[in-house]
Amino acid sequence: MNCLVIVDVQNDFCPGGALPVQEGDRVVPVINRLLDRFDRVVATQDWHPPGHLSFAANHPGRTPGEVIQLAGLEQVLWPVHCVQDTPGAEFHPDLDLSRIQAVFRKGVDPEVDSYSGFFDNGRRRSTGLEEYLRREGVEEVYIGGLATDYCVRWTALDAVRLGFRTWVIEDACRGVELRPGDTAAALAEMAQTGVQIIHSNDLCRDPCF
Ligand code: VGL
Ligand code: ZN
Repeated sequence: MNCLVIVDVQNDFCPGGALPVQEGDRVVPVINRLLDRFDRVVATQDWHPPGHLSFAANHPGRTPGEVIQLAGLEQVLWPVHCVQDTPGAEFHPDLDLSRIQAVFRKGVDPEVDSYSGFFDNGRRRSTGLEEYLRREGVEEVYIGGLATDYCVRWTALDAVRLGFRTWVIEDACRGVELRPGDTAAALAEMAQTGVQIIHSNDLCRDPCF
């Protein structure tokens, strides 16, 4: 069994959002066209309370992009984004939700960030994604979404670590590029760790698009 994990395709990560990823919206048609190819499709959703400590605004005098220590971990400070029950936290309006069987919300604990779709950054709490994949008999995980250099990267590295055969669909992802080169570096690191980096065309038997 295989499963597509759609990572954080939410308004705040798309152009016009609070933490925009360049061309973030361009992943939507790529993902929509691929949905039929998978046995299971799930999504992750960044889902922060307003008081989340990854927000620079919750640290007086700090600005987005600075790095602090949070619960013993290095934490990049971000603009306020993906606040629970706000339009910015909703999935992109063009994302086809009809085949998404489960949604795993993350970043709910104000004290710790959660880039991976599987665990918070301290690996203290599971989102339930691993348990879902095991229950469904999934052994092959395909990943697309936002952002390549943060949540896609962490999700893919955890998937490999957990023993899933793991693919990242490069053109179904875009990076934040806080520093230029972060996206390329993340792809190289994932490849080195055992993630197979592919193009959406590789998933088509025929020249379908
Ligand atoms: C993400 C930064 C903060 C992501 C989430 O989805 O890649 N990045 N929260
Ligand atoms: Zn976040």
